[in-house]
Amino acid sequence: MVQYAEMVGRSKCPCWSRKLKRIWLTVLVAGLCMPALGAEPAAGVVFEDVWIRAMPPFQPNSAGYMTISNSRETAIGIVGASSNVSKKTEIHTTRQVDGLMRMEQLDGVALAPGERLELAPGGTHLMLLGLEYRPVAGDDIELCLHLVTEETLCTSAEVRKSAGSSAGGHEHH
Ligand SMILES: [Cu+2]
Repeated sequence: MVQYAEMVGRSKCPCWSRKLKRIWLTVLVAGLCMPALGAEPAAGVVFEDVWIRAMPPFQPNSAGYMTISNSRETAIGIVGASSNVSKKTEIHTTRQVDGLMRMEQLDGVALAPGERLELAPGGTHLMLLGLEYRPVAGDDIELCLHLVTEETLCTSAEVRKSAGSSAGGHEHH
């Protein structure tokens, strides 16, 4: 009788632990998925007209442009940027020095509540340095802005040949 009980006990044990393991796995997976579903990464910050410039072959760098609107009640400070196509992404502005347009790196830009900032050719832009490959229209490009609050806001960008032209649009010669 004792032997029987032991057998039952032994055979039940692995089943129970397997069940427990499955429950824990479910809890773990649900826990991992939650932040991705719940958090809205760019809440209160709106990106419009996001694009990066298509470059001819063998060009190491490109530039990214967008309009950023801060609809939060607090100011945002953008202190860095990154992309999935370049080794490094810097915030640049364009300044006229001795009649020549020169690019300068900025430490960051701030947007007051309700402020709108246009990153455009000839002005402030994101500099994509060290392209990992040559982006073409239709590529899945991601541009991210890093805030002083350690928040990262990402958005997808179109690849365009010039401002205003959409992906696959006509070319002017
Ligand atoms: Cu630049």
